[in-house]
Amino acid sequence: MVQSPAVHPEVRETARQIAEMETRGAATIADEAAAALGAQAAESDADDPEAFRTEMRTAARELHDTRPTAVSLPNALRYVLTGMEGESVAALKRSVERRVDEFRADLEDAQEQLGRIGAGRLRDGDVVMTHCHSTDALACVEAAVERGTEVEAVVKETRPRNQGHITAKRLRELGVPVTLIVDNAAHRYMDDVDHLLVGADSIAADGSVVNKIGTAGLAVSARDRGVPVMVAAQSIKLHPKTLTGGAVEIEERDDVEVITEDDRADIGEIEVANPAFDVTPPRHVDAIVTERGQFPPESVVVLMRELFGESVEEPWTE
Ligand code: RI2
Repeated sequence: MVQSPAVHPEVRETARQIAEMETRGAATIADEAAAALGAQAAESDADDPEAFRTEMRTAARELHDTRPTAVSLPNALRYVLTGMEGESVAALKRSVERRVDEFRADLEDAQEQLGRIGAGRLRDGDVVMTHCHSTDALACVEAAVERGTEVEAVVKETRPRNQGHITAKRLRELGVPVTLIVDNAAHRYMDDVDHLLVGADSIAADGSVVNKIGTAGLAVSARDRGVPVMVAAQSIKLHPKTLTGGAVEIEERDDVEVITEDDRADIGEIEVANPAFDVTPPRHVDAIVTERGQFPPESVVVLMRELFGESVEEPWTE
């Protein structure tokens, strides 16, 4: 019988944390997944190069199969695995470790650079409305605050998991005044804000933005009120498969995020739907802010071609 290669406990634990959303947010997921591949490589006891490669692919698959929508995850795995090179296990290990370090450092630099670019869109006295919790979106506010721009925020709580609470906390740490609202109040507050500022889990080649459920309706509301829609997304959020007609899979999460079992039993027989993301069409987006500059959504494809070319490898498949 062929033994499957050992997956390092850190890989298993990281995969569990991503699946259960203890680790969440597209950039953070990518960062942690890369780190887990680093642990797999560093502590591998594979005795020949092919066994090492198989082990790395198996670990990457386990991480890949956790959540389907944020493309930063496969982009991170691809970056690490395509840089795996060498004739001996020791050389392969070194190449993976180097690649992981590079990826994680680039991620941090990209977010800082993106923040500086996004901050340029914010003026003194502006009010931003946020949805969910995005470290890329917050980087823009942080850079603005650092340069002395005074901004305020209207923060949507973002059901079902209330990730707006994390945003509110981070903004308060930055000294930004926060008004927390329930999701249903967003349109009521649209006249009071100067920007809708959101992150992204994936961006398609046509400029469509896949982000936390509720973003698409919010963007329609912002358009109706003439509020510009700004999407903060590092280039690892660009979904290379969409260059060749691939679709972004929308994650459907557990019903218990929406309703407790007791409440459900009390209501009687119902279906519950819990898609985690929706798709905002490019016509409802004003700017996609990346570390490589800001783009009208329709021209983000130019950056995608430059970064990925036309072919997309999936080096974790056997
Ligand atoms: P950063 C989150 O998804 C939100 O949808 C957020 O806008 C996006 O990831 C990007 O987050 P989830 O993991 O990479 O909470 O900007 O489902 O941190």
